[in-house]
Amino acid sequence: MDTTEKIRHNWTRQEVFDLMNLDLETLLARARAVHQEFGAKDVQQCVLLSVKTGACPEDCKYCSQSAHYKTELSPEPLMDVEKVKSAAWEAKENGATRFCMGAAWRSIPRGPRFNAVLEMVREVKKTGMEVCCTLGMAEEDQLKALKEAGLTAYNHNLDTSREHYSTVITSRTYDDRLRTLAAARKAGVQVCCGGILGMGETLWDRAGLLTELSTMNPHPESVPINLLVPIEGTPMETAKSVPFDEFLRTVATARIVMPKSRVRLSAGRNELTDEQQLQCFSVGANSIFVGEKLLTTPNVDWERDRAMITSM
Ligand code: SAM
Ligand code: DTB
Ligand code: SF4
Repeated sequence: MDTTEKIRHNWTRQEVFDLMNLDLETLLARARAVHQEFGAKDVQQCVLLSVKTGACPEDCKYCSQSAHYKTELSPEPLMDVEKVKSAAWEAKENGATRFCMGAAWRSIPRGPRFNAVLEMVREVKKTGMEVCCTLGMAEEDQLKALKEAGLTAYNHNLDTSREHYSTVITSRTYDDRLRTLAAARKAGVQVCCGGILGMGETLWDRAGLLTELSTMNPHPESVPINLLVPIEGTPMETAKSVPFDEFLRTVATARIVMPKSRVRLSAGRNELTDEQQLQCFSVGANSIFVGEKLLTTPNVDWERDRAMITSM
């Protein structure tokens, strides 16, 4: 059997749920075996930059940038290309191999602001890093233009299961999300798609999200797994944190059902100990966000990450 035959796109939700709920050691051993056989062993380091911050018309209940909630964030208009360029070179010097630019838009605007984003992508591309953008809903022609400018991947998360989605966001639908993801594929851009744990979802919802992702053909090249960062002023400010073993089970299951995708420990990594992160790497995580800041919230210090990475 060659590799492609072993990579499945027909996972059922029940199968994914059963995997996620296996006896912990059995699940971890299976994930380790899949990771050994298929997963890239290096830990990819990605840097995030918010190039347009806040005042977002969407009502995502977890987000510091939604205009629907009173959070401490001050909105910032689209950043100058020069500033993006220097942030990208700095990321490169710090050892990052991927640079991701985020904008708090419902969908990509047309006109001068889009042209400025294309220029940012061209500049980041010159550093030799992979270039990722997450700019809200997008049409195929916009994604094609981004690809021509040098875009590697488009990030657009499904966040949770289809049923749970409308309790988190009402200003767009799951199908809107899937349409943008399909447009990215058609435009020849890699897909980066994942979700958030800790938004009051059930284990069945988590299995639902992983089933959506693992039945895509091809699978998303990268799958960010975020732990909710509770933001004061949002409806989720008092959400309960996710027990580590549940997070680990999600990472391990993602590795098993999507053997070759980059599984990225994303928001909330600050809350994990180094040992917990190393455990995640051993069962399949192979990407992280590095740098002081995610989009609007603090991330792990460079120094702490350097020490952890050199200990691996
Ligand atoms: N506005 C664009 C969009 O929603 O597609 C791009 C930026 S948005 C901030 C990118 C992703 O960050 C969201 O889809 C969500 O999964 C994640 N995210 C946002 N706020 C978060 C939080 N407080 N905790 C964890 N993840 C979060
Ligand atoms: C993703 O899944 N997580 C990143 C990236 N894709 C764009 C963003 C995390 C944001 C965390 C909250 C903040 O800093 O505002
Ligand atoms: Fe806007 Fe994205 Fe935040 Fe939703 S997650 S409010 S779309 S910035």
